[in-house]
Amino acid sequence: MKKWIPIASGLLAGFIAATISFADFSSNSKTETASANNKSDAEKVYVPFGKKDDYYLFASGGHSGQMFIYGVPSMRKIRTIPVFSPDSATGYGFDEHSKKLMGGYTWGDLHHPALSETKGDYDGKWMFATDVGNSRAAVVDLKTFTTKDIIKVPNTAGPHCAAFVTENTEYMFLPTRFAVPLGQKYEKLDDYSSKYRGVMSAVTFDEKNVKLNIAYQVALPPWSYDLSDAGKKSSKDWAVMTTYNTEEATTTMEVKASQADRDYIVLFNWKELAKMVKDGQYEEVNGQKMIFPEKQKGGIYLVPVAKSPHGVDVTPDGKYFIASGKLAPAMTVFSFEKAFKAVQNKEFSGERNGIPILKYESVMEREVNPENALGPLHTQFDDKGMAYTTMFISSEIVKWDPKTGKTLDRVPVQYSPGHSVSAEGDTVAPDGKWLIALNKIAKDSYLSVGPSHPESMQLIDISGKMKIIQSVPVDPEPHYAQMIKADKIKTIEVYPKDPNNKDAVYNQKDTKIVRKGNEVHVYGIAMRSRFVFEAKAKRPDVIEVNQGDHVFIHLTNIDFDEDITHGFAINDYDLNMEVQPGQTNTMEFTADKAGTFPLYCTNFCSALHQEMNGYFLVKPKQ
Ligand code: RUQ
Ligand code: CUA
Repeated sequence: MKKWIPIASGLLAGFIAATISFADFSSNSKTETASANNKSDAEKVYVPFGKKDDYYLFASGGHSGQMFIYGVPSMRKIRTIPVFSPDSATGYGFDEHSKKLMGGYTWGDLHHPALSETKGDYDGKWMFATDVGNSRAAVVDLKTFTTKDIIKVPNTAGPHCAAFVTENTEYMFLPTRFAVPLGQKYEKLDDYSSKYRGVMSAVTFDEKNVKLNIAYQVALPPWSYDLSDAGKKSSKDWAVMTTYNTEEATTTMEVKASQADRDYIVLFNWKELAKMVKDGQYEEVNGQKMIFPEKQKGGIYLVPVAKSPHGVDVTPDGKYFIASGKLAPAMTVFSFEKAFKAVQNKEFSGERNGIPILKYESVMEREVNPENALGPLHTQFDDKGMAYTTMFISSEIVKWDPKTGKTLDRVPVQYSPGHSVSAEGDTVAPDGKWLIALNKIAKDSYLSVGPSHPESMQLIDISGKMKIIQSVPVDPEPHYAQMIKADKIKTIEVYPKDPNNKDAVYNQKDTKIVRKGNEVHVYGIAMRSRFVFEAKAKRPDVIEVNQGDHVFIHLTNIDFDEDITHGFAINDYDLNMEVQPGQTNTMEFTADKAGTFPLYCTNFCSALHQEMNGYFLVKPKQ
């Protein structure tokens, strides 16, 4: 067997120290960027007024809990979609529907956006994402760019690996970053190896009812699971994910979780797992169907890999998966075909927790080690199947050929790229053209805003020799992004009338305020430039309730006109929501504060927007 990592640990510490100072490579890289900014490059990213960008970029907002939408190649930011955190700009997390979605949480850590796929190609319909901070998964509707469903994923802590979808969005697999006892109940850390688990969840999406569901879970060993990818074409029934801390360290992870020479890639066949569940081969745990690989055998294998791997990416042709060793200088190319043969011939070198370990030599295709490149993290692909790997430590993108291992090109980026994203990069048919480096550090790149600097995205033209042609600051944190052809996304212009929505009112004369005991339901409308809550009342734009009343304000925007959005805020009640054209939204709250509170439209909608207000009167109890 080959030697695993040819770096002495002292040297390794040196590389890591270098990432902290950044001094060594920043000077070099700067001259490179400066010279790249000439007129013809500027023309490539210039999208004149009236013209639109060719691609949408969906970028992770990390611990902002949001998703950011950019146009490529202009790199103009178009929108923020709040997903896991409330957002006062859109009233997300304040209205009844989105408040329920939040589940009481006030922040999220959104890592990897994943577009829905049909036949391995982005279909432009849905966007999925997971929350590492509070263990949730979400789906965003790309007809409206709004979050439609969020589920809490039990038995796991931090579904970081995800989201990634199978070829026809059959499943989204959510492995956990942190191992915890099942049900997250209290267990001593001394019992870590026996009582803790790294649970992976198989999530399905019910498109008709717009609901995420957990089909089953797998109680994997108590390791950390890092990145994943689904197979394609001949490997479409399979998926891979990297692990670290197979040492099962429970403290000082940064030292102890990097001791063993190797970790593993988990290789599993999801069709087989689904069949096991169908055949009743699972145990019920906290309401979930749980497969225990030491008892319910089959479908899951381990592939040894250089220690502490991070990214794993399947090539567009579905033949290989490429693992990157964040502490090593090498990428390892593994062959699915070889893996399937090894499974068939039982070429095992042992097992862990009942899961067979495939022989490294039986699955490995080649180790790729570009000269002086350090800290490979994630790989993307172009239209010719060439690979682009981010080098976190040596701050560059390396282009190489997975079929030969040959380095073809490299470009320094500013600095420390985590992921990069290429146009249609995770599909069976990437576009080439553009690659964006998602950099963790932008030091010196933009006007200073104090000790903490923004992160950055750098647009790289990959149609010929790689060249950086644009650099934009970005809010935290550019973890991952996906880039889809703009014409694949079909948004609606206004919300259509919904005759089945009992909360909706489309005519001024149908507006009313209904009282049932201490419950008050307002069925109102918003239009340019007034609110009407009860047309027949002396003052139709006033809501009057008693202190302690439970209030529901159902508001419909009857301006069926593109981009005429109204807001609805109650001054000093900490409430604001949005109604987009044709949309009905509900705000629910208890009027616990007596007094006089102006209500007003928060979204500038007409010349008389300032006049679009009224009063919310709360009569004191006695
Ligand atoms: S991870 S920087 Cu959250 Cu995608 Cu590799
Ligand atoms: Cu409605 Cu401003």
